[in-house]
Amino acid sequence: MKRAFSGVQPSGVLHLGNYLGAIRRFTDFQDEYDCYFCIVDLHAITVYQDPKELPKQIDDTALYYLASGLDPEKVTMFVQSDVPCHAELSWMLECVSTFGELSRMTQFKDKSKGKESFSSGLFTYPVLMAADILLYDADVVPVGEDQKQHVELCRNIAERFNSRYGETFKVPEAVIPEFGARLKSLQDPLKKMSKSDPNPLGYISLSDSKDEIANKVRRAVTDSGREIVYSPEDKPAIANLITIYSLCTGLGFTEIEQRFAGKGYADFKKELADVVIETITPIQEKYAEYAGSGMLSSTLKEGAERANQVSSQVLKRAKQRMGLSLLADPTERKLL
Ligand code: ATP
Ligand code: LTN
Repeated sequence: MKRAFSGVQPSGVLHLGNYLGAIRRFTDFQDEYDCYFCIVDLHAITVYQDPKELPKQIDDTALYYLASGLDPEKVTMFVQSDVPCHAELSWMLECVSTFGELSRMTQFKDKSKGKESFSSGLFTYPVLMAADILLYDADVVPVGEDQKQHVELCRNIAERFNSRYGETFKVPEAVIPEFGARLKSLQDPLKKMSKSDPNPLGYISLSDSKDEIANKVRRAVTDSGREIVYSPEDKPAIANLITIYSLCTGLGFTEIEQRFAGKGYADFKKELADVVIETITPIQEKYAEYAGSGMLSSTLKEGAERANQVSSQVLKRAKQRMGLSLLADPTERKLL
């Protein structure tokens, strides 16, 4: 069976972009791939996280994985910091990646822009991501558009390591959806929908109430004119809303245009709010069921055990190739 790996940061509420662009698609892989879906808490701490809140955010992200339909019988779901091989391989890969290539990462440039000080973890973030992926010999990495450059870097690091030290890592491929890979902010269609947006009107959170969703959709910015047509160049705001409508209903862009021909933005937004609510409500219901079921900790423990078994073999291989000491054999480690 081919392998799939992906991760989501537990850095706050999940939004509709995370769900439609990534998590919902994870379920498409679970029947045909051996899947590893990680909650990447070590990535989250590249910016300050309140230690009182972080454990809740980790559980929350895992519960949304389950609520979105990931089946722990089929996929390995685990928390990154429970599997020490990630941090270890990350250091080894830092020694084969270059300052120049990390400086070119657009996420780093965006997140450090205008800041007087930021952590060095923010800079080496993509190397840890490469370690995540390479430790599982992953064939595919389902992600949104914003992560394409990071997966490309991971491929380059793997190829460089393989040519320097001998065949060690499988070179993975990003799988990015044709539409919905980069949902835009509801307040600024030129920016991606992001949980770090200081204005909550810019994103729809998976935990928003029906009223909040309706309000955010009603207040979403639109373009000049009044026709509902999909034209990302001329009408980026409406194109974004049509994309959301399409992802929530499965209808194509032309069908949506025909459905709203002769109608205005207000009618469209009203229906859009309804379809978003219909998409999110069942996830919220399942989230509540899983939260009450008490199954989360055993799911994450079993996940960490399996992830540990697989990743420790690969780490051992990489340490051997590099000539590092193997007195502390990573495959002999036990979880608490
Ligand atoms: P931030 O927005 O704060 O930078 P993030 O939401 O991008 O954080 P993650 O939670 O790690 O960071 O992202 C999880 C997944 O969601 C990734 O696969 C990412 O590509 C995808 N994703 C994030 N934002 C969007 C978006 N606006 N549209 C589609 N997919 C997205
Ligand atoms: N950087 C990713 C999260 C992430 C990830 C990964 C995604 C960390 N490690 C490995 C895919 C594969 C993001 O979405 N912000």
